[in-house]
Amino acid sequence: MRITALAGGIGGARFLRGLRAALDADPVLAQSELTIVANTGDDITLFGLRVSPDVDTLLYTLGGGIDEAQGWGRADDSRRVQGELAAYGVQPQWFGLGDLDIGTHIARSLWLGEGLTPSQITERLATRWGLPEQRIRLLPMSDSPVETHVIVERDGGPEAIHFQQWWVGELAQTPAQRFVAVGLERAAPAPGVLEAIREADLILLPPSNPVVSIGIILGVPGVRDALRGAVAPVVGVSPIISGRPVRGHADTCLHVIGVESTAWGVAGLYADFLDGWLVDPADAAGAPAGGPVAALTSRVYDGPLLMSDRPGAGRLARAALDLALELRG
Ligand code: FO1
Repeated sequence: MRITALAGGIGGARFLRGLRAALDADPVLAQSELTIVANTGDDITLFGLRVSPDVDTLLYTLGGGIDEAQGWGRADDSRRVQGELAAYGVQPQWFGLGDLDIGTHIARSLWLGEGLTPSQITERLATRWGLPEQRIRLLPMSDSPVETHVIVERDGGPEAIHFQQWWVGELAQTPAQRFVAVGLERAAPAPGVLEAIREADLILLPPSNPVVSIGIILGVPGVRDALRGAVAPVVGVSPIISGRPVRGHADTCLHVIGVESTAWGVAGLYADFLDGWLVDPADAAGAPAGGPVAALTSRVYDGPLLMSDRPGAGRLARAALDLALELRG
């Protein structure tokens, strides 16, 4: 079975680690190949280094090196380098880079300088983290640089800031007018991305941020059309439970784009290609009676959608897998 997933950082990575465990535990599905298309709109250059947070969170989570409490960065890391930078007055300090994590950013930046593409670099990094042995292929959504910016409202008028400054530095508290994914319109899908969608047997959307993670991947020219034309059923997991995000500030992002922060509001963003939608029991009652979302096969998950531990993420992934297998027939 060939399974393709589109993913952002923490929520996507935990779901996909659960998916790999669920596949491995199933004698029929254990040999399945999992291809992950990662959002790179969160990428940022800091201290002269290229940081690719969602790719790295996926690498570390799937490769066993993640800081489990934070959900990002390396386990057992220290902040000596950033402490030195602070002593020199080097900014920014609102984005925490651990020493081991900086190793990844140095390697990425060196290889970019040597002319390697983000796809080639991701392949190298994935090899170090043992992803091929787990039958996982990690692809950046594009080799072209894309950076999500946020137009925020300041006293002096609107200002464009990097997504990470808004999300991490300002905790998504600064009122935002809109998101602008710089470079997205002319970005080409990375090698293998469209094929992974077209040739998949099942396609899954983890509970990643529908606006600044999945929404950005969908904006890469050709990706949305490939999903619309895919033979495989596309099954998504709601990132919203009772109006609240599974992680992060997805509710704030939905508000910025004028979409209701509900499981059903998010389904509406995917309705042109989605076949199945998994929601929390708390959201069962709110399904619309008509329109494209009502036409989807929605399923109420038999348990809390919140991935509070690894077995919980595995059970959720198994439920999404079962819905996709059922829709495949
Ligand atoms: N998230 C934070 O909330 N604070 C941080 O200081 C921070 C640093 C960081 C460093 C490397 C990395 O790969 C991720 C990091 N994140 C941090 C997470 C990340 O920026 C966001 O959660 C995602 O970009 C949103 O998907």
